[in-house]
Amino acid sequence: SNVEDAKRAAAKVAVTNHYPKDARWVGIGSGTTIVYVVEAIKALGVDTSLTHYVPTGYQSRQLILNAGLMAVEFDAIPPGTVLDVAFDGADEVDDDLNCIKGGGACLFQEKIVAMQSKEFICVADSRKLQSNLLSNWKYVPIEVAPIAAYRVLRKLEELGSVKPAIRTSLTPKEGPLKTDQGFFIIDAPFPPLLNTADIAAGKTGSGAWQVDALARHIKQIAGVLEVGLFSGMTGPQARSAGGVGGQRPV
Ligand code: DER
Repeated sequence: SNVEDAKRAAAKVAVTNHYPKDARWVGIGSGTTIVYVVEAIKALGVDTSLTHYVPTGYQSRQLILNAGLMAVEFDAIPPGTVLDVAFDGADEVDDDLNCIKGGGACLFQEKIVAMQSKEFICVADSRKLQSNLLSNWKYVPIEVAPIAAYRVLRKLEELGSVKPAIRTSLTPKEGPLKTDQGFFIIDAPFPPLLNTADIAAGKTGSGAWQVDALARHIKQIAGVLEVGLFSGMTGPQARSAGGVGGQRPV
C-alpha cells in the first residue's frame, strides 16, 4: 500500500543518511515504521556482527533478534557509553521536530534510549507531519503508576485536558493495557500545541501550551513515569541544551 511504501521509503532515506558505517551502539524504537528501518540496516551490507542494538521494549527486542542482530538491554550498556544513533517512529512531528510518541505504549524506553544517543533519527511518513502537535493526533500518551492513575487523571484535567482516559487493551483482555514496565498509559487530549513560529508571532496568549512547558508540567505530577512529548532539536545546539543527543530533557 502507499502508506507502507512511504514508511519504507522514509526508513531507507533515514538509514542511508544517518546510519554510521562503523556504528557500534544503535537504538531501535517501536511501532511499524521501525520494521523498515531494521530491513534497511540489513540491506546496507555492512558488518553488523560487532554492533549492539538496544531495544525499546518487547516488540523492538523481538524485531532485533528476528533480524539476526545482537540485542543488548538498556541496563547492559556500559557506563558512559553513548549510543551512536537511535532510530524511532512517532505519532506526530511538528515544524520544530517536536514529536508525540507513545501510540505504541513504548514511550518510556523510547525516551531513555533517545536521551542516551548522540543523535535521534525520527522516521515518519508525511501523514505524521503537522505544523503543530495535537493537530491530527489528539492526545498526549503518558506512562503512569497504576496506583496513582486516577490522581494523575484529575491533575491532567487541572492542566486543561478534557476527558483524559486510561488506555484499555484493544485485545479481548478487558481492563487497562500494561506497558513493558507493568504501568498504565493515560491518553490526555489537549488543544494543539504552539511551535516556535507561533511564539515568535506572539500567539502565547491563546491559552495553548508550548511543547516543553506542557511536558514539564505533566512530568511533575507525582505518579507520572514519562510523557510522550519529545522536545525536538537537531544539530550542535542540542548538546548545549543539555540533551545528550538531539533531544532536550523535558
Ligand atoms: O509509540 C511510538 O512512539 C511509536 O514510535 C509509534 O507510535 C510509531 O508507530 P508507527 O511507526 O507504527 O506509526
